[in-house]
Amino acid sequence: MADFEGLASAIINGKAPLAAELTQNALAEGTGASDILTKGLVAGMNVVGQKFKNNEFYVPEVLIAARAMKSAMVHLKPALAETGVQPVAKVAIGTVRGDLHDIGKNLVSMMLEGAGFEIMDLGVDVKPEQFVQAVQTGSAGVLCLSALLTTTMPAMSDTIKALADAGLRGNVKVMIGGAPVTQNYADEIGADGYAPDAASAVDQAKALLGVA
Ligand code: B1M
Repeated sequence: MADFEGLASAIINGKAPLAAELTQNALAEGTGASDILTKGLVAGMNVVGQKFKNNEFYVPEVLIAARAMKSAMVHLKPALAETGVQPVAKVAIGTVRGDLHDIGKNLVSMMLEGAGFEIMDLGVDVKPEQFVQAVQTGSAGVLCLSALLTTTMPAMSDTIKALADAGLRGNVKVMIGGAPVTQNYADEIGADGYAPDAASAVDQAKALLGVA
């Protein structure tokens, strides 16, 4: 019987080598990759998200937990690919044009990955046309736009306009966030969703897609 609790706890406590070892052991025992993902890794990341929301965990703890998650995923990914487990959805995430801040964006990305989303990280200073391309050729179902500067927030609006101009606005959910961004701004520019922090971003993305 795989040690799901131990695995979740290794993620919560950021023990990367232990998370990798327990994942390898579970695979060697014949435990299904999907169970390892949902009952071990995602369960652990859910606790991390909750603790982050409640201010029991801060950025460093989340980054360390995400690193543990990544070290386990190295072993799990090939097994997941073999079993054909489908990701929740494909998310393209980036910091918008003109903006180089990526710490918050990376946290959001890690939390989404931890929750079972497939991530296309477009990086920083991402132009509207690059987001459009992620939908057109990358088949992203959700776009996540991050901005940390008041001066780069308009690039979020430009991205939504570019999607509409390309006839793709109906094909994708757009979520925005970052320190200066608000729900009012999201409403104003016609974004589908807004999240104030990385843990809420997971809830919001699931809500936008209508998944539990
Ligand atoms: Co800059 N910077 N910075 N900076 N920087 C701020 C943002 C600033 C508030 C500092 C200040 O003046 N007090 C200010 C912006 C003012 C404004 O516009 N209102 C500022 C400025 C002015 C600048 C420069 C213009 C400075 C200059 O060169 N004169 C310059 C701009 C460069 C550019 O982007 N073109 C600049 C540069 C830099 C560094 C490169 C030095 C560095 C970035 C390094 C990096 O990211 N790799 C940097 C940093 C580190 C900061 C501060 C100190 C920290 C930002 C951060 O990482 N926070 C910041 C001041 C501050 O916030 N105290 C500041 C931690 C991170 C976890 O939080 O990113 O908010 P945050 O992400 C949160 C949420 O917002 C949310 O979830 C995250 C986790 O909970 N979230 C989302 C984020 N994206 C989301 C997307 C979602 C949902 C939620 O859905 C899609």
